[in-house]
Amino acid sequence: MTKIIVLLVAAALIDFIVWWFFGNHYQQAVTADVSEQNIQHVQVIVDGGYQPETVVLKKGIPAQVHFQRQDPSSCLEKVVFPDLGINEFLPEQQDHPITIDTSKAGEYDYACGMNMFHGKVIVK
Ligand SMILES: [Cu+2]
Repeated sequence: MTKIIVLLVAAALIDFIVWWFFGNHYQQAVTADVSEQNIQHVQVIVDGGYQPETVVLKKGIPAQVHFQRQDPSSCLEKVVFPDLGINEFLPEQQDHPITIDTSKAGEYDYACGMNMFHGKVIVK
């Protein structure tokens, strides 16, 4: 009997650890707004991760993702889009727009400078 309890507790613990490290804590995707000037804007709050984690952009319309870093840690001071050749410093407590090339549809992952926190831009 004790063995079963230990096993169940261990399984629950493993589930929790997997969720903690690999789960998507912020799952909802946000679609960018298109302004009158025909530019897409979307805001991403940088605070212990990226909120929202996933933003959706329309293909072919110029787009800016506005990163707002509220987190003072050096971990999140840089944002890197490896596929787009973007590696930028995010000033703290400021709006920092990053222009995203929307000419091609695709999914572009981004991460902090140490590749610990992840987000995604979907162009479709
Ligand atoms: Cu980091």
